[in-house]
Amino acid sequence: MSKKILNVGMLGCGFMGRTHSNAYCQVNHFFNTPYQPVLKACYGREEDQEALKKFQEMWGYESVETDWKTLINRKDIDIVDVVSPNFLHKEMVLEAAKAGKKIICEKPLAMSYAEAEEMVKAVEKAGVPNMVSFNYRRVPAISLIKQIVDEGRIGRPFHYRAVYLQDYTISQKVPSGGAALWRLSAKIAGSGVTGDLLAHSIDTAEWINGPIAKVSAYTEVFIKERRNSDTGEMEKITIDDACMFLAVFQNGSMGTFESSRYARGRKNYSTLEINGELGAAFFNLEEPEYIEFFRYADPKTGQKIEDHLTGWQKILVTNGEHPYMKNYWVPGTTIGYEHTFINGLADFLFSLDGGAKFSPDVKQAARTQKVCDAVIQSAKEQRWIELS
Ligand code: SOE
Repeated sequence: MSKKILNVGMLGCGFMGRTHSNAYCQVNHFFNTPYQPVLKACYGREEDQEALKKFQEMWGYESVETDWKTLINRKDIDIVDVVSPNFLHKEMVLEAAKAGKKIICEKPLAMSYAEAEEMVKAVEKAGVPNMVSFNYRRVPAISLIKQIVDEGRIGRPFHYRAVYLQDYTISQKVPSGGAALWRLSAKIAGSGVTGDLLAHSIDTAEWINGPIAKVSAYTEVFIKERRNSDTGEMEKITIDDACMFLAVFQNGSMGTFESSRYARGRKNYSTLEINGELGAAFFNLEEPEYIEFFRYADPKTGQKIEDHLTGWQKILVTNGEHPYMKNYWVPGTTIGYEHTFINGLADFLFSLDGGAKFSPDVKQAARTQKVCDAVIQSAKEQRWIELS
């Protein structure tokens, strides 16, 4: 198949810049997409020139820009990939939509639902294809849980449980600001674990179990002041360090969500479990190639499977019939974190050429933003917040 050229403009050169660049480089090694991505240009701030140069060399970008508007409006750029800190997402997406570019944006989509709504309007008005990178949907094992639920194997859901834990901010010495720790600064990140981590859990939960109807949350800031490494000054920390919330889904099931960056020992521990009338499924990101599945009854008849072996089964999700896996190696061999971005990009590129509609787009990610806002509001006001 002769491929159409897709010139990439990368707006950022940090962690997510690397995951997305890798996806462009790798995607056609595993998926025969209709597009050939070309790493045309990457952007970094004046003060990040050294990092930008290194980034350019390591990934093979043809050029660099220090003004993101210039990059977006370059005639030779087809797709704008927004991997900057959160406070820039809105302006960058609006500019890219105005310029008629295809758009990929990292999560969380925006700093608030109000911003997200503006972004939805702009991309819809421009009619440009767009994707938001909630990469964990593309872990084959999580996609398999979605398939199991859609096949009716869980039956009526009663409970949905999500946990997302890290521990890298426990020390008071960890500064706010800078390349990775801007996530601790409300002005730059919008919110704390709610936007950074729970946004993933919420996106996956609504994808698997349908819309959340209401939430009741509690958040905590354990360390109230940190030195900002950009300004050298002490700054008040106002983002949520930890968040727990209860949810009721529109389908009547009950949800619990917990997230923290103070969970000593946990690095990127994300689990989900759904318990239904006919079965249950569990996933743990620390063992991403497995799901656990409890089969209680036959989805066709609803009858209990009378079997002395009924119990939790641990399923290795590496077979050709499992989501995405036929594109990789032989059964029993595993893939990793970076492949979730490759899988997402492949789905997006196919969708540009008549393939299945891509999800989540900006509109669907705005919905996740709405839930995040409701969680923060609920914690502030100490009451249940209903979602339309
Ligand atoms: C940092 O907390 C972070 O990199 C998040 O921003 C990502 O979305 C998550 O997948 C891993 O942790």
